[in-house]
Amino acid sequence: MEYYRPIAMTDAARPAGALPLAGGWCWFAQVEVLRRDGPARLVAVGDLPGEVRDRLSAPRPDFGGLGLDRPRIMGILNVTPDSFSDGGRFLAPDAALAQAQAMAQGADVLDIGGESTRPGAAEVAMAEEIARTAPVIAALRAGGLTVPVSIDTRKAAVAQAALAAGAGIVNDVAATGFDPAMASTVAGAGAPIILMHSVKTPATMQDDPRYEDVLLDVFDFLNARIAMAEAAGIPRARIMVDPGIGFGKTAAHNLALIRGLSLFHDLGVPVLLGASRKRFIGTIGREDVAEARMPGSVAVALAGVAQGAQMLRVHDVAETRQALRLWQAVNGVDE
Ligand code: HH2
Repeated sequence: MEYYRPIAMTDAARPAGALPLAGGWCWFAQVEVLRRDGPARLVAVGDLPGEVRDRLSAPRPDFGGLGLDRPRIMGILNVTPDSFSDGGRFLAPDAALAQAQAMAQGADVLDIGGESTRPGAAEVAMAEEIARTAPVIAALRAGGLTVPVSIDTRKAAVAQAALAAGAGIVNDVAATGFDPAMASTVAGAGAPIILMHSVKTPATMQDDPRYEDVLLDVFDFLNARIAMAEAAGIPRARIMVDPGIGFGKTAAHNLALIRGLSLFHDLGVPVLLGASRKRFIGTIGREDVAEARMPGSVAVALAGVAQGAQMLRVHDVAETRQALRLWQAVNGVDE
């Protein structure tokens, strides 16, 4: 099997045969063709099979009502006592509401979660997770906030309650593999879903994670999960993928996934990058305090945008938006 990684560019000097990357702000004239059993090679777009060219360059359909021809920011709102960086701050409904309103100024989507999935986290009972999330979403809607909301959950009943309360997107860090009812629930609701790569459960995922080739292994996993989701009735046009930074990965694994991120466009669906404040940012950036990792998080987010990632999941919405505006201006990309 061959894997096609478009070499994403934004330079104003664009060769005649270059193609838009996923209909977005990057272009590519070359593709790195990767395989497990041999060396990688660079191929000009003109020498690619037509279906590969189409898959890599076609505009992605709107996702949850959002056009993906420009980078989108997903603001994180954890309604939990124990999330690794904002745990306990927004557990009270009033605090959650105020934070949602503040983030809605700069975010294209709000991602609301009621269960921490940080390394070592314990599972939250379904009723508790619903009680944390659905009322906050309902209150946002009652308060007139129209920003799209995603529900960050592995559980079908939590997703269903959130959708009923006004959420429009399901964000599943287990890529429908945790709850057997998840895929059919999402299909039945006609909702879009984010499928993220992870291994095992949060309790055990950081115990010596190993891959044959992390980039290709994560690609194969997501490819298989897309196929399973489609078989369950979720059309490809309603699927986004995410390599799951920090979920069963060492710092070296995270870096390999970020460097090779544009490979995931070969799945033909939009790509989300969620690196905000994660441990490897602290390790490499030498910052022990998660809340102080905004600069490193912004640097990684921009690295993702430079490879055409359509959505960035971040805690520091206003700071990321400012950085993104400057990146767009410098690279001549429309806001
Ligand atoms: N990361 C976290 C949770 N959900 N969803 C997606 N799609 N991608 C991610 O990278 C991702 C995610 C973990 O971060 P956070 O929500 O800040 O922490 P916690 O799990 O401790 O609540």
